[in-house]
Amino acid sequence: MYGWNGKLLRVNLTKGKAVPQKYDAEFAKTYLGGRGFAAKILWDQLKPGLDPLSPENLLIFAAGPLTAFSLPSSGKLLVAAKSPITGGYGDGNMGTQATVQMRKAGYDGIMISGKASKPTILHIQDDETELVDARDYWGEGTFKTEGRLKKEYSTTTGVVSIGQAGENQVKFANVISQGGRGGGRPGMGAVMGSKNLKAVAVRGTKTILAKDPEAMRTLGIEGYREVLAKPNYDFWKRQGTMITHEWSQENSVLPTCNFREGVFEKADQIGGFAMEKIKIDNRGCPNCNMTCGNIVEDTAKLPSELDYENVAMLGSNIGLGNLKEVATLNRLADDYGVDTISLGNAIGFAMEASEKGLIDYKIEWGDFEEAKILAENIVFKRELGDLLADGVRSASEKIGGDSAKWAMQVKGLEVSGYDCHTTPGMALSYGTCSIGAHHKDAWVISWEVSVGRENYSAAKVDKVIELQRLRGGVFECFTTCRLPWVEVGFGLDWYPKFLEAATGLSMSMDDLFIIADRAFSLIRAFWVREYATSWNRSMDVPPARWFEEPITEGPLKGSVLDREKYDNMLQVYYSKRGWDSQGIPTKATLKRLGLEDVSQELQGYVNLTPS
Ligand code: PTT
Ligand code: SF4
Repeated sequence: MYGWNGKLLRVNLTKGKAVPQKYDAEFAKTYLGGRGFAAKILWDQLKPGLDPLSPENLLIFAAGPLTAFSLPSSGKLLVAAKSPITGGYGDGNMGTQATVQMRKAGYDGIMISGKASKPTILHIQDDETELVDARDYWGEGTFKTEGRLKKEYSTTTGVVSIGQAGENQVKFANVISQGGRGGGRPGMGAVMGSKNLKAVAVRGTKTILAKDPEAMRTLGIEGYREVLAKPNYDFWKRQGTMITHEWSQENSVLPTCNFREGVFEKADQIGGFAMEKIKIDNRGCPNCNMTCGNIVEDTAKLPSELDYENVAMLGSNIGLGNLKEVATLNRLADDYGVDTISLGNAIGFAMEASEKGLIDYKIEWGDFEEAKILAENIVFKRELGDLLADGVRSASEKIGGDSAKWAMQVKGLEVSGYDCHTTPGMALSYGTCSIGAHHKDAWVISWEVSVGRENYSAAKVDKVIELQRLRGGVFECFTTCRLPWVEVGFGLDWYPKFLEAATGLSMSMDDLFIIADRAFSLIRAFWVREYATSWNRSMDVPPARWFEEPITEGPLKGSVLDREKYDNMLQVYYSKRGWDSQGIPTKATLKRLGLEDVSQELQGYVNLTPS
């Protein structure tokens, strides 16, 4: 095979064994890589109903056929497992040297099962694999862990690690690399911690074979050149994802005080231009020439890497209008290895619960010192932090009152940084995202605002599906960064060319969309198999707050979502996807996608509609 190495590393931590496992060209063509590989492996190999934090869960790191080649933004790694916070499929995507090194070591992915008897580091050097005693690392943050491992092995070794949040199995702990790249929002860090796996350190020296190396070289040079020539490149380099902040405020979608409002009075103090004034450096993922990590100094004069989501969720969503303070919370989250989006939700939820007298704990909107203490208490599962460490769905079940309405989550995963009181299309995107409420599959909101946000049209459903195919499908299976396309307009037509030069396979965008749909329906089948008879369409509905409590500030004050219209839109979505009235793929759809075996198994859990 070209492009793909055709090999995964299977590690069993209980047995202390690591064995390479080959896969064939058919598997590669059918699932492509990254999310496609992870969905198929988790579907095939996980016993339904297992505890995500048990040794039986599988933690998967997966790359795609373009990863690590000298092509724009090809240094990303997918991390997946059954999620402890949602009970369904979970994954995330982060930039890291580890993905480049893993591919050069000859592997396209690593599948980790079992549980080590003591804290362990998985060290891979080309064909050599060892499990190293990590007792001395346990209890350390991700920054120190990675620094020590690079010193121990080499500066070129790629490292992904967990911090104290993953060790303590906080259900929204994620995996961190390079001091500020975080992946696996739905608790992939907790799964790693449950396996006593502190870090993976990998280095490879092999050449990844391309079908047409000369074409790869030329395409790479031309691709990087095109990115550089894009008109908005310079602004992107200045602000990265922070360019979204002013836009969100102007359009009343900036999450504010636990998604109660869409505008924040101190927005200009934490926006992209405020960030530029204190920015000291740029960092980024491997193989990227549009590096977007904004490094600022926080209140402790330590570097912190800011993205839009971090600032929206740890800033306006908790009523905090001081960027250096936001940066401190963000730096702590990276070092502890906990997802900033869910953390911002958990703190905002606690502030609202405190205000409403539902908890015996005082924490006010915008109180930085208390927010810092609470963040640490969540990581170490102390006091109120213990309740919040399982996510806001679980916390609301425990504190009761009307808190379920403003526990901002879908399927158990906290909502990322866009308020949806005024944007039904984005609400549908959150409702139907494959991992719970995240914008990664379909960031439809900017298009929606430009074409008219008030309607619930079929055109919006089409757009959500188109974006899910591209972002949640093509990019997550290639496992390359989508931002060159999303943010500077790098053409989609490059990707089939890259694929052909790498693998020799000629695939059109339509062919790639079929792979994307296959992965999407397979992930849906995974959810349905887990939830079985308790699965129903309410799983695809965003939180009640957006339907029932109008925003009270800004030009769109008074707006709420319409529940009946949302429900109709969801039905149109299901029909277009070939799913039944409860959002379950029909037999005909599974057959069309080549998933007859999935159809047969799923029938043991729910009744499937023929067509
Ligand atoms: C992603 C989610 C996001 S989405 C952000 S900021 W964003 C948060 N980042 C976190 C962080 O930082 N530290 C932390 N402790 N927790 C964090 N949680 C949040 O995680 C990220 C970029 C960004 S910045 C985005 S949108 C794009 N995401 C991509 C994606 O999902 N797929 C893809 N093919 N390309 C992407 N490119 C962009 O990557 P999750 P990163 Mg991230 C510090 O992981 O779980 O998917 O959630 O990976 O290397 O940090 O790059 O405004
Ligand atoms: Fe990483 Fe940003 Fe480059 Fe994407 S654009 S690869 S997130 S540095």
